[in-house]
Amino acid sequence: MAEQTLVLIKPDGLSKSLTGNVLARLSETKLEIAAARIVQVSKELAEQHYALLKDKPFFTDLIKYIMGDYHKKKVMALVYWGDDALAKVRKICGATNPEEADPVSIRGAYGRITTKGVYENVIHASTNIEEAEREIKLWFSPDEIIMELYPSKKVMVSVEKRVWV
Ligand code: DAT
Ligand code: MG
Repeated sequence: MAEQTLVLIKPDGLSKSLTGNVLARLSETKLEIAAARIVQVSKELAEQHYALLKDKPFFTDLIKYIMGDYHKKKVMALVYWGDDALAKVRKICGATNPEEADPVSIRGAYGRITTKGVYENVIHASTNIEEAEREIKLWFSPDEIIMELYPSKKVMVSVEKRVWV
């Protein structure tokens, strides 16, 4: 079944110049990229993204990590679309703990645990269909995705917007 999943190349991945390597690994899935953007992650976005983990002891460090406090302050967000997208991407990512991840996986090859105990595991991938929908809608607006993945509607808005001079 065709489905979509959110992928984030986290600040450690961008700081270590791993973007190309990670995208090359993901291209093995033959999935389609439906959206991509470089994001400076606000505290609000970070906390919403990891809302389900807010009671974990590592939550504060996790928020700092994804905001780029320990690396460059940027994340590359992508939506991958195609058959079995969730499982295919999760498999190439590897296990959450980079020390336990298959060494051939992205996290196994490039991740580390800092002496402070932060899992710098390079990449995020949605866990299930419901999480993927919540996450994609958090990171992207309908106009930033090249296909109609979820129902959307047109509304008239008047907003201040930066334009080229
Ligand atoms: P995943 O990213 O594999 O879906 P998750 O959703 O359980 O894993 O956790 C989100 C992130 O939180 C994970 O990528 C790294 C961090 N994390 C998870 N468990 C951790 C732990 N025991 N110690 C430190 N960081 C952890
Ligand atoms: Mg998860």
